[in-house]
Amino acid sequence: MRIHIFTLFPEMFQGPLDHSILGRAAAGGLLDLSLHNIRDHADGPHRSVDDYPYGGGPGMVMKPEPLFAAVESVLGSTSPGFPVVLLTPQGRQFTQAEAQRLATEPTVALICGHYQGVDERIRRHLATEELSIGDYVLTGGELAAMVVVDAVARLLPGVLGSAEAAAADSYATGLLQHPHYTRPAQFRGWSVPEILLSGNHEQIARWRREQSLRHTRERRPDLLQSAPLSEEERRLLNTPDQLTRDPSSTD
Ligand code: 6GU
Repeated sequence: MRIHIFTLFPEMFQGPLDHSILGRAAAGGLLDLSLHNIRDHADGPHRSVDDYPYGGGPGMVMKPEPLFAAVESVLGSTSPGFPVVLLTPQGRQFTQAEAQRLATEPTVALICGHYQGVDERIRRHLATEELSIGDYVLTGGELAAMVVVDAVARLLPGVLGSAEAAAADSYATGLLQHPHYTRPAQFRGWSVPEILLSGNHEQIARWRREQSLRHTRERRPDLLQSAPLSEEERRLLNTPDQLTRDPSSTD
């Protein structure tokens, strides 16, 4: 998969995307990230990329010409036929479902907004969609773009090793994860739940599923609406004391 990133701060991307799983994805040719500096396409003695808002008011607005020139120099001037995503707090919420959709595309372009905002003509005539990573305001779209790249890249076939991929399967349940424990069985008087030491895989699987259900009901009840649950599980959720507690939990 190819991801083009248009940004005023390409150097911001160097550290985070070079390491760990993403670094391996890039090295293995599964993910091809191209960074494009918008300022390289700005004219004038100052190569300015922003200007005062028409109508007045605080803050600066990203100018259309450098960004159109940057995107068109890479993608051509016709409609590219793949997502050109503007990262902005005004966008639709980026979710796992959005990550899955983008991961099916051979090419995606990400535009990092900055300053007070971007000229409306960028939003309307250059971007094909707008995404936000959550209800808070960042200083620019760069960190949001990195979040999108990470979430999309780990879904590409071959990016995760088999152990990671197997673990990821259980993340796709629409529920929060069950608790994890490793050695030692006793740590500062806090013990690992007995059942995990029992070797009874059927009971362990049931316990984990119940813990997922319980955690999700307590912390993210909104997820239960769309989670694929059995009749039995819906019944368990509605009779709270049916779900066993993790004895080590302080929830
Ligand atoms: Cl995509 N950009 C900015 N500047 N702030 C954000 C965001 C994006 N998503 C959440 N907050």
